Amino acid sequence: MFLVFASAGLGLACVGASGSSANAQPAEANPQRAQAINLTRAYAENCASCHGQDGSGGGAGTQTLNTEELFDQKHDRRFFDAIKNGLPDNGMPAFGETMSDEAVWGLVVKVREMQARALRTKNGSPTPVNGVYKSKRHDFKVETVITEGLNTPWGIDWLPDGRMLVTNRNGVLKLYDANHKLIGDINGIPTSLEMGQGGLMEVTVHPEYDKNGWIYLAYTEPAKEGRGGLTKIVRGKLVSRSQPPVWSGQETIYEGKQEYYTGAGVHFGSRIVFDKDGYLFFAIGERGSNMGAQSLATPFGKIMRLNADGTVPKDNPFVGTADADPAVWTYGHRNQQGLVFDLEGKLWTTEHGPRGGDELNQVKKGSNYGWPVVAWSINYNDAPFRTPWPKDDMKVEQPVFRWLPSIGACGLDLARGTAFPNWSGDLLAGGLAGQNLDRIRVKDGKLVEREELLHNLGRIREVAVHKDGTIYVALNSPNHIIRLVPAK
Ligand code: HEC
Ligand SMILES: [Ca+2]
Repeated sequence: MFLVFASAGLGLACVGASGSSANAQPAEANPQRAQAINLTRAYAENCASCHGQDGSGGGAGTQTLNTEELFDQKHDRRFFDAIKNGLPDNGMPAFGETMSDEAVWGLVVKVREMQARALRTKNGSPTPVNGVYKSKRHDFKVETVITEGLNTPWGIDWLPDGRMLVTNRNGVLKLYDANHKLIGDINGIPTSLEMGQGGLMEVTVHPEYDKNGWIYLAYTEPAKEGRGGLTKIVRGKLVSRSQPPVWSGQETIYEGKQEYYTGAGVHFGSRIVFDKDGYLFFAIGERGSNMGAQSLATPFGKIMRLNADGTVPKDNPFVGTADADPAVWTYGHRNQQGLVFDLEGKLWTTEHGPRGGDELNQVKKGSNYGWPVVAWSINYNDAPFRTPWPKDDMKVEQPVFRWLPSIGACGLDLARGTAFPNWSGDLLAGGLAGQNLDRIRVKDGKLVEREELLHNLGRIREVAVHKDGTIYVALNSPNHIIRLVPAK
């Protein structure tokens, strides 16, 4: 099993919570004290004498922390308690008197970063031998299918006849034939705003396309006045008298109030999936609003549920709640850029933390996922941020898996189809900064297996499983689409 290492971070400043509602109070009583600490310095001054600069131990006979056994999320709480309360039997002092809980958690994140670095050096990355990648349950090859003409490819889906649609963040929707030959760019799609991480994002073909011809898009729509934009969901059809076909008959499925169109260039979410009953689920990130994710009124940091025509289902969880957007299904997310149903009909999402603490969450009706009140992350500037555990009676749904360090989670699909039968039902999660493709198996709500299939081929923005089971991956830098096929 290969382990994930991402040192680059996401290159964004996290500004911390700035809300004003009653539950906006961060868990730490004195956040200034927490913010002032630089965790690299705190580790060097308090820990390195025993644990070494890189966690490999040595001082006063201290063992290395950089083992596969200790690099496991099941030890998160144990590590936190050890740093806070000390290990008197081992001679490790307690730091809870002098450090906030946020700083103690921040040191767990620092330890995780050191472990990941050391284990990457030791284990390397998945590497093909004679073109074949060996992995636990399948051997596979990587084929490059598209190298030309892409510009930050973001979403991939297929029409039932095998033609492939690919969104490019700069606003271009490309159509390819079943052999990946370009048919052309689709004319007539809405104008999107490429701003920071936003632009033309997701394309999803309706599961009953043969009957209704609908294709759904998520994109950043420019504000009517002034600057900024917001994720909007539309559907339309391909009129195919011309080649390439033209987008027509467009209908709006979801658009937020203009007051929520913002100039922040971050956290657009934007994935779209359907469940087996035909409901439409989509994600909108928190757009740098932080506490906006905790407000049911805003579209920020939400997973929404609508009927396929954009009307609100009566049994949505907040339909009767004053001031709530009735489309809201779950809240307290940060930037959900992966969304998929599994074989049992459970909905999964991957989302970005700032530094440390990207999450794999099971999406449960009406639940709060915590952002920004609880988080598994530290700030980009090496300062503590939060702890993962709520201090008051706030009810938070916790991730089944968290990536520490962060991978910049983006793109999520489910292994299915005939190509890789031993992976059937496993989640396939991509990472931008982590440049990784992970295979994740969950049973009864618990992580049971995780394996890194790819690392270091490029930033992974989209993972899309073809109906034959081959796994398509959209890379950014280089702008390529590759696919995993079985090794014969
Ligand atoms: C005086 C030496 C000493 C100092 C200072 C020290 N530790 Fe430790 N630490 C130990 C020893 C000893 C162990 C037990 C493992 C071993 O026997 O090598 C340990 C264990 C740990 C563990 C693993 C706990 C577990 O449950 O397995 C973590 C995490 C840890 N230390 C983090 C830190 C951090 C972070 C700091 C600084 C804030 C720190 N330590 C400071 C000596 C020290
Ligand atoms: Ca969370």
